[in-house]
Amino acid sequence: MSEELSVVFPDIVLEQVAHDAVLTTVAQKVKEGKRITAEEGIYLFEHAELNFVGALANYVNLKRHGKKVYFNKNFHIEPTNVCIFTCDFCSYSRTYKNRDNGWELGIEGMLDMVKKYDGQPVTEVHIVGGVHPKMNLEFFCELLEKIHAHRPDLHLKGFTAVELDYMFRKAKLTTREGLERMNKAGLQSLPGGGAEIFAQEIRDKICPDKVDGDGWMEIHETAHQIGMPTNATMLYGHIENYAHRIDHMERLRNSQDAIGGFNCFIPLKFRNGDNDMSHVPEVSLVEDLKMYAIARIFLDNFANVKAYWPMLGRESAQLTLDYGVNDLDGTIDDTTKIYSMAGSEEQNPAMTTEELCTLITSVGKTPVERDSVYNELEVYGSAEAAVQ
Ligand code: V47
Ligand code: SF4
Repeated sequence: MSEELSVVFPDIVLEQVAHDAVLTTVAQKVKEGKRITAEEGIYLFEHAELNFVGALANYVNLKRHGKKVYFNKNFHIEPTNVCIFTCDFCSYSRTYKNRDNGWELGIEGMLDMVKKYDGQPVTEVHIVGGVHPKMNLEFFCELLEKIHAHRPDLHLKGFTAVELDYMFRKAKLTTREGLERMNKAGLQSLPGGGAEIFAQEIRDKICPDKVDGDGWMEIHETAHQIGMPTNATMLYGHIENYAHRIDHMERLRNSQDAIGGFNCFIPLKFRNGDNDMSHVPEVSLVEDLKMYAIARIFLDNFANVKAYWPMLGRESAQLTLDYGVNDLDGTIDDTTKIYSMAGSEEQNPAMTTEELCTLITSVGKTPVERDSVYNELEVYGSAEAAVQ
């Protein structure tokens, strides 16, 4: 688990921005461990250079985590890509009426996928997919119960708020009742998907029909209240503006203050391959790195910022480690289709532990295997996570 380390602030950044009162205030606040405002966050996106936000984010990250970079050993199950919703950015889903290239796995088939990992040191299965009208709460509770009975040590993380909202409404349960039912069946935490961008004016354009920002938050906050941790994502780099990004992160920051329970924040870069937003260009790597850095600076009450490497690509993910990121998700097996179908470089997103560790140590960081709730399991490579 992370603790604050003593790290020297790079005072040179103060000299670099001496001409700019807002950037100077931001740098001072970061130096003193104080929170920046929403206006300052927007200003950073609009006016700060990458090396400035990078230096600040790196300082915040080093203070929290030293040189440690977390990863876990997990695999994904995607029960179906059939979905009743039609989010414009989604390259992965097939409608219920037009199910060509769609897949629908049964409980025994998914259990066989879990059994393939028997004897292997994976600690987590991440279950996420489309919203299929016939895969209901009871179907998934049976799946969870069977996986749990087969392998009780496996952490079961699954289902976006979008999937849960649909399942619970169909089962005529409140959010709390539904989550308690799934928790009892073995579900231990929720991934961060479905958040997209909370601002309704943007959701109206890119994903009008699924659960809205308040509904997403209600599901996550209820999970936190009953002791289930969750992640938070943000889909960035499409038609949103900087104020929308900061608004999204501010809602998360407020919730984390009020209730707590978010394990990590995961910015997800919009990929434009083969979807209804293919005409929207993807943002540059510089923009990606600024996004990670500003997230690290702004979300002062989030312990972890994660780069999901199958989506960013290995080399870009490696670069994020100098821009505030302290978590690279997992060694993930090759069943993750959501990004390969959206045009990610990672057509086969699997990395062995050795490959992932090399990626981390080659930028001077220390790989640390974590479990799903960020307990440290094993330190790889250099034994000490010392700070320079
Ligand atoms: O909600 C869909 C995103 C999310 C595209 O919590 C796209 O550990 C970019 O949330 N370009 C689902 N992104 C995946 C997700 C996730 C992934 C890894 C780890 C965790 C975690 C959560 O994928 C969706 C949506 O925001 N997405 N299409 C696209 N074209
Ligand atoms: Fe369905 Fe999720 Fe794709 Fe939207 S992003 S169409 S909810 S699978």
